[in-house]
Amino acid sequence: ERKAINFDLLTSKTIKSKRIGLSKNDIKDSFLENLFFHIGRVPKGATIMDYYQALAYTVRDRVFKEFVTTVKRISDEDLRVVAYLSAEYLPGPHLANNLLSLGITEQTAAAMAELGIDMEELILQEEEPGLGNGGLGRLASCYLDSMATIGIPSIAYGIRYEFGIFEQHIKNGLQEEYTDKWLQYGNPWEVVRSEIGYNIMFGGSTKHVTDSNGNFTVNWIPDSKLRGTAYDTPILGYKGYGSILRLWRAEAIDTFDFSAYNKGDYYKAVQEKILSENITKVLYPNDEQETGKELRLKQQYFFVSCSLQDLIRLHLLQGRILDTLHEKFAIQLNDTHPAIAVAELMRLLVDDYQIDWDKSWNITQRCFGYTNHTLLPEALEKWSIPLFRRVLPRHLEIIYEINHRFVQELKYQHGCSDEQLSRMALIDHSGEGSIRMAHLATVGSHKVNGVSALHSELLKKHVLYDFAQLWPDKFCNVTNGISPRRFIALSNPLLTGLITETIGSGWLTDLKELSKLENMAEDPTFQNKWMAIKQTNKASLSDHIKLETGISVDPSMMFDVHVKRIHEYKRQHLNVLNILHLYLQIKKGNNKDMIPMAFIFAGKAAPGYFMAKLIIKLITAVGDLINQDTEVNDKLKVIFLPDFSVKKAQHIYPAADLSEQISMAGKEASGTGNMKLSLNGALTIGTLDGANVEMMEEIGMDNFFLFGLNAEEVQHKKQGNYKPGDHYVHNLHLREVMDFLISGALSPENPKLFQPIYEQLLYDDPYMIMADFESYLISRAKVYEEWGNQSNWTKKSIINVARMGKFSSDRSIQDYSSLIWKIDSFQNRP
Ligand code: AZC
Repeated sequence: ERKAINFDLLTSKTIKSKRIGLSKNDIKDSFLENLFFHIGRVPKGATIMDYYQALAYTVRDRVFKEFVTTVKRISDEDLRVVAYLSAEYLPGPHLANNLLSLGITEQTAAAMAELGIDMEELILQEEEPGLGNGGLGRLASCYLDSMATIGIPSIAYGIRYEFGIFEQHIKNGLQEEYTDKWLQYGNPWEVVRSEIGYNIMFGGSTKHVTDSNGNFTVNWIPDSKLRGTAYDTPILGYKGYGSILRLWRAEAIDTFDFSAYNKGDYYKAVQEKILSENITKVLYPNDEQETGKELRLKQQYFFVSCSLQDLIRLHLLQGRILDTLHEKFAIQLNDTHPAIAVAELMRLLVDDYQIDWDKSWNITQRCFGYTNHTLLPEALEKWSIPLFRRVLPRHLEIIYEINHRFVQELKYQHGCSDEQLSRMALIDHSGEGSIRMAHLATVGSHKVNGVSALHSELLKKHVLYDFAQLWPDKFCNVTNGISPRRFIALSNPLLTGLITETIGSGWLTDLKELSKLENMAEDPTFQNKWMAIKQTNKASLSDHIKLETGISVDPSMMFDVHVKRIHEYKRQHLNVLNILHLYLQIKKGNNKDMIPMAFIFAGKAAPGYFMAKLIIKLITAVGDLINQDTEVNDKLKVIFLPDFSVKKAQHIYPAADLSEQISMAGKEASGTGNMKLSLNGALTIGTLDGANVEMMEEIGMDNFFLFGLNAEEVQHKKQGNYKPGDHYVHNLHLREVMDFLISGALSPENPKLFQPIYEQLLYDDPYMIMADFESYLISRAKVYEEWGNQSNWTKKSIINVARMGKFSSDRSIQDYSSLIWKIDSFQNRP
């Protein structure tokens, strides 16, 4: 008789008890209690990890209270809910963020101090969940933070990878990958919901049957089944509401195959368990060919099916019928990784709940929205039909049916040509045939969005051109944003202090308020404080660099920062060519007015991406050459910080002077590192790509170092007869640098090491590095000139921050809510 438990009783008695009180003493008592009852230790024998865990439980109890309150409100008021489906999340460490959200950082530090414990040290113990590759996963986490802060009722679904993104070590300048063991000391932030689990089927065949009443049904007879179990992490918004990250873990339905066990085949019995659990073992690094990766397809289907079954359960639990699923839930597909959801929801509605096709299709389309994150042709997901048939035979039939109806509609209602039909179909018939997941997502959703103004335009112009012609109203843009809590308040406490002391704390939930800083941009006292903070942050990063790499960096150098995934389109090697140019100039004695600069790189390369890994080697080789050369190293330093993560990023952004956002125009869908660096006061050197375009519009041309071809010019050049070698011939600096690249000076033990880069640039140059080199140098010359006047530089830095208000993820979430989800936040409700 669960109804007998009165929630208010719970909140007034237990929940307001000391156990979740927010005062210093309550926190201290809870901490000791948790240390004893949860960890089984008394302070005397406890390790620092025990302390961390006890504090995590102490904070988690308090997070739960807020979370439970939000859930109750959603249920009482029967609110519409966003279900965010993403194969990746990068939440970063939880502890400090939850302290901030609860507003108890100070009293907790004081409570710990009274026990002789340094809270900062405990915060450092946390292993972050590396459940994503980069931008896309981090964006999902910023959005979760914002949904919880603003109060958009939400649930985020994903995969509980046992091993997240690999750990990157650098040995002899090369990347080496090690498994990430984020769960090795347990995870105090999650609770397993063993009772919430769903059966997931794979393989086998289908049987079409018509019963005696003439009813037609399809039975899927799978050849394997497993179970997905929910692991919940409560997410707390800043002084706001709760949300939840529900991650699925694959398990065997029965721990043992009993028939095999009874026959005495113990190992075969265990095998099934192992095979089932493999599904959620490891996150796939992106930038690699997916074709043939059966496990990856299984992962996608696994988490999507668990999530949809969960939504249906929640919906029916409230006494509703499935015809209204789309009224209760807005389901957002974060890229095509969860796009199989379109076919799976159809299967659930048509096969399991016997709703007719047309009605099911209507519900499906009204449920889904699809966000595209890339224009790179090689990153657009396609699944080969033979593989797909093997894993998901019923879904293949459903996709054929969706495709058939779609093609009929195109032909007979819209009079499309055969050429258009074959371009738009869900099936690509070339080779062994494949399924175009972006088309499935587009057809199955009522809204499709890109992640920056430029990207959304290019999406309509190229990748999804025909669809945009057909359904112009389906397409929209939501420019990405970032969480100011994580990327200023947590990352840069000194700057946070100064801003809050100057304009109050409203900016943390209304980032546009930063514009009030603009009045201070020329105030010498304010500028001095601003500069002093940057200096302190640089000194701190410099200590960290010394610790990690052994290299000393003078914090008075300009910190030129290029941190993101390593990819040719992001053009870390363009940056390197410039560094080599500077090096050669110094060697020639042309270094009189040269500004001392530290070039700081970080980022992971996909394990199977040869060129990206060679670029890492190039960066470290240039570092080895320069950092040891006393003729050069007071002017130049080149650092590669290994194992980039959210935690590391939070340390690096506040220390940057210059932010490198130099992708070839038309390739970076948005970028979010660009926003994080700018919000921490770095000036940007960048191309007109992704969100750089909008940042420049906001910040102003004068406060942004623009260079390079724009997307249209790139396109034009590509269609023309682009000869990268011409730039080699005509630009002396470029020639010197390229010649140096293969001179062997960078790799005496293997003089031809960098030949693949050299040849690609000279003869192919798909990312137009040669074409943009000169313009990059010219723009950099302006950087040096501006740096020469520190007061002016600081003024620009302040203006940068003041004009970044648009790029809060709170704004992005408001846009999603009004344009796509049609969901009101708690804030807007009475
Ligand atoms: C990235 C885009 O490359 C980046 O430009 C964008 O800012 C980010 O998504 C968020 O929208 N894409 C990915 O990270 N893609 C994958 C598969 O990781």
